[in-house]
Amino acid sequence: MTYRHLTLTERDGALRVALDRPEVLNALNLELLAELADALTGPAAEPRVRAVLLTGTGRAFCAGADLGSTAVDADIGAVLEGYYHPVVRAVAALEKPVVAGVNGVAAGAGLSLAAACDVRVAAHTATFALGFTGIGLALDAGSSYFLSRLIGPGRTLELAFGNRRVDAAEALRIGLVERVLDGPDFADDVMGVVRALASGPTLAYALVKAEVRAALDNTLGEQLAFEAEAQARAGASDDAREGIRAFVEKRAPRYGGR
Ligand code: LHQ
Repeated sequence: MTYRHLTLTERDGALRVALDRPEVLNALNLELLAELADALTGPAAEPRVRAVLLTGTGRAFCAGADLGSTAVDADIGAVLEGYYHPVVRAVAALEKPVVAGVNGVAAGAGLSLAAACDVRVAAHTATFALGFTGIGLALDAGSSYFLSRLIGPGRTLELAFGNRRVDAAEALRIGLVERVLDGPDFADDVMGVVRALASGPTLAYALVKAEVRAALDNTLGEQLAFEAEAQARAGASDDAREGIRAFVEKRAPRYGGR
């Protein structure tokens, strides 16, 4: 499939997926969302791709739902189920790290998208706003689920009620992003972060991702069992053998991802 509203570039096992509607700050229309679901279940799921970067073209990450093409009388529930949820589920289902490279403003469902990714790396100039209540809407596209877990229920409610803009420093402090990059070339620098992940032990990363997701719902007993099973799989992998061998031989490991 060729994409109209996405640009895909691949390097050293790292796939960069850039939302590409800069004239509307990469606002999400239905066509873009369908393309994004396709990219995340097709190209991003290819075994040769070992880490994924989701970012934006131009000065924004994503300004949320395209308010120009969203009819006020649309069945938003059906739009969410048909177009937004497949994207959120696809990110969760990818058995590899998915990094949101927040290059600029992330608002509304754009912030939901960033929150659904495994890790958020922001430019020091990035800003964040929930947006939803600013236009009389509730949280959607996974934002209430992920933000309650990332920054806690109180902060989620404060940001949703106030709909204020948060800068990168505050986002880092409250746990809305995990890392802020200060350099002048964010696009290059964040791709460097993702390329480093793409050379890591991909199976172990996938198992860690599953463990952390499961930990949010499991009891301690359930989680210990989950970990034991995951570790049995990791321990039997080529990469674990290589990692231990490299440690003993005092050299950098060369991971094949399995
Ligand atoms: C836009 C947008 C946009 C279209 C900027 N759409 N054009 C809702 C409904 C249905 C289904 C599912 O889910 C949802 C959930 C949501 O996502 S609700 C939240 C929707 N998003 C927002 O409320 C954010 C709206 N945008 C803004 O508040 C501002 O644009 C932000 C704070 C993002 C950026 O402000 P500025 O940096 O000052 O840029 P700007 O406002 O001048 O925008 C630049 C252009 O982008 C402008 O077009 P123009 O032709 O005047 O240059 C905007 O109209 C356009 N744009 N966001 N969501």
